[in-house]
Amino acid sequence: MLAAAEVKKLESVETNNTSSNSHGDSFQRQGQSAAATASPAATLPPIPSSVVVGGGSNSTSYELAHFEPVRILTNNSTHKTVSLLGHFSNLSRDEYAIVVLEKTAFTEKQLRNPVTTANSDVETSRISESEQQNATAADGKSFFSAKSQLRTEFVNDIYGNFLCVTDPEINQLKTTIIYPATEKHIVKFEAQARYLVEETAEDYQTVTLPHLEKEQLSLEWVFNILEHRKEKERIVYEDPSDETGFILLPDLKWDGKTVEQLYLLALIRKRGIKSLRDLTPAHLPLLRNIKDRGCEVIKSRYGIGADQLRIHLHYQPSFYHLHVHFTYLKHDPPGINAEKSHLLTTVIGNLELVPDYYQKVTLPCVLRESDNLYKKITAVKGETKEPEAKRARK
Ligand code: M7G
Repeated sequence: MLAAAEVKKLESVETNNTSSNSHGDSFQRQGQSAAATASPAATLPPIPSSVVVGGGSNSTSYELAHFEPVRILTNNSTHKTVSLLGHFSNLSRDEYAIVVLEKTAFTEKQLRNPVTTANSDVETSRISESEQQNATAADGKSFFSAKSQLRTEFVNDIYGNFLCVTDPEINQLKTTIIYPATEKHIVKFEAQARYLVEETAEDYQTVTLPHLEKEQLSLEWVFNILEHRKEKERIVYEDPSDETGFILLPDLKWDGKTVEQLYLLALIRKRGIKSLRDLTPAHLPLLRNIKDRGCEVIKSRYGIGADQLRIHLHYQPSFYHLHVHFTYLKHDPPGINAEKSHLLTTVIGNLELVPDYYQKVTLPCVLRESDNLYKKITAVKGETKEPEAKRARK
């Protein structure tokens, strides 16, 4: 948690109460020339040119006591998420870190009577041994214990408002840290204007594709997973086939435990398939395999059926190595909106009906104002908009 003194140090506060800018809807593309791009640089301290793309933080141990916030990037009251830009003073004041704090959802276990909770092993039986080892002390603890105390705000007749101070173990914050964060990461987390762009097949060939070849967000984390260098213990399922294989594991946005917020990612093993745009009927066995095996595994491990899953792809994605999102229908994480999400069933159906569907179709996508791709596409279409800050001054 942030100390009061640290909060006072914040230079500016931007509050965003809509879900559109919440932390997870995209990791913006990170160009090789990131330090030279994007308008928010005007309001930020300069990004040092020595920023190491892809992160050299493998053995870094982070301590929030050393985190010095300089700016609130987003504060989303719907998702109960805040993204902070700052420095870890014990690591480097020349490099930025982004710290994302998220209040986690209630789990059913936490809401049961503690005695029932202790006796219930129905859910734990579904969870693997490694997951049980990783489980925190929070598991099995209930809000209804002596550790929860009510502080009275007011009581009026039969109505009462209280603040509940509870066991810290069940009041944890999911925390994501990006360090060193580049300017592209900062732009991604910052509340800013976004526009819906209709990318035609021609726009893709003449603008998007050359842009991707020039400005490529590092896929290092993807290859680390595929080659078992990172997150190995988080793998839920792996199909090793070269053509139709994939790795299923919890998304960065999911703690891997709170089933109510289930969010898994299927990363394909085959290299070179960037996005929806590359898909042809040759990939149908791969897509069907991801859908069928993914659903089976999720059903047996988490007890959630295929009819409770939202299985979708993003366009534009942040990372151009094909992957499929599996999210619980009950949970509304960022990135499920119509303007970004394409259901896997629909994608398979489109490819079955029209083999070159994704090479021909106009695909709408939402881009941020300071995204270079937005600037390039709108320049070609002759639709360049004035930056929001300039408009606001008029
Ligand atoms: P996307 O559609 O490319 O972009 O999805 P999005 O961020 O706009 O959704 C990439 C997905 O990969 C997102 O859901 C991220 O949360 C997730 N993700 C990103 N990183 C860097 C990691 C990581 O290091 N590990 C895991 N497990 N997931 C990640």
